Amino acid sequence: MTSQQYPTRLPCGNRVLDLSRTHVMGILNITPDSFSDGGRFTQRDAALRHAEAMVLAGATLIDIGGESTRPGAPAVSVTEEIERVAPMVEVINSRLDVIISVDTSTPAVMRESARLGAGLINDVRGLERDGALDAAADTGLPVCLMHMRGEPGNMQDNPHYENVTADVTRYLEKRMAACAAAGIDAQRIILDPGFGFAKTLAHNLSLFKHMEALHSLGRPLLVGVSRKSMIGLTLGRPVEERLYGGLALAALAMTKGASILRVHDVVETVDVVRMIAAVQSAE
Ligand code: 8Y4
Repeated sequence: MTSQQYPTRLPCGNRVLDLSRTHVMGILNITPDSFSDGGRFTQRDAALRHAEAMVLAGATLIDIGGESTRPGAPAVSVTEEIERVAPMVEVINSRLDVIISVDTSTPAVMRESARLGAGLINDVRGLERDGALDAAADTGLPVCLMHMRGEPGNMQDNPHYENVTADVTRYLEKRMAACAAAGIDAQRIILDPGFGFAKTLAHNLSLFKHMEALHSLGRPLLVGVSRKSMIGLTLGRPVEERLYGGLALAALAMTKGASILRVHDVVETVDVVRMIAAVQSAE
């Protein structure tokens, strides 16, 4: 375990994240309407049940996203993104005891989600979009800054790093400085190496191995590797067979000091976290 330089209490809107332990963030999938049969209310109901199941399984955060980051995914308008995300934030906030993380790079979505009870802004673009720093600052919420290069559509075109861990660390340090200049205190920031974003398999494995280096920035880490291609490419597994590889990485990330594990498989990951925590807290 790495010694912690930050306070153990991170206020997230109307809730508090206890940074003295490892948390599981459940990924809530919101299906685009074009692929649905039952309409928006049916979809929202299914999403609420999914969120509820993840909370019962031990997720303390739920990540809600309305814009796919998959390469080639269609662009979503600001209005459409708000219509997908806002009702889910509102209903989950009113029914479940969980911190709602909003996976967005869109200033208007940040503002509206915060108003409806979100507790964390999760931006894979590190608040680089126009107006994002100011919007995030105004919400008063914590922000997860993730490393990426380019856009999801082109990020995998020949990514190159001098030293991936050093380059990611330097990027996150710069974004923390941009946040500070915009009035977002370091105490509000969570950092994320951005596995799978503008990185080859070799980059992802090396960055994972040397993840502890990011602790030099003095902020808690969030790690998202669930079902990602670094598991698929290493093991030769399609997306539906990546659970065990993902659990191995979850266990490793936790022992490397990650505070939040962003996963699809909450039941299984919570067992991993509880088992490791039991050993770590033994005499
Ligand atoms: C199968 C399933 C294969 C999902 C790939 C994927 C992160 C994130 C994403 C992350 C933070 C994804 C929104 C990509 N990844 N946010 N978001 N950190 N903070 N791909 O690593 O899950 S989406």
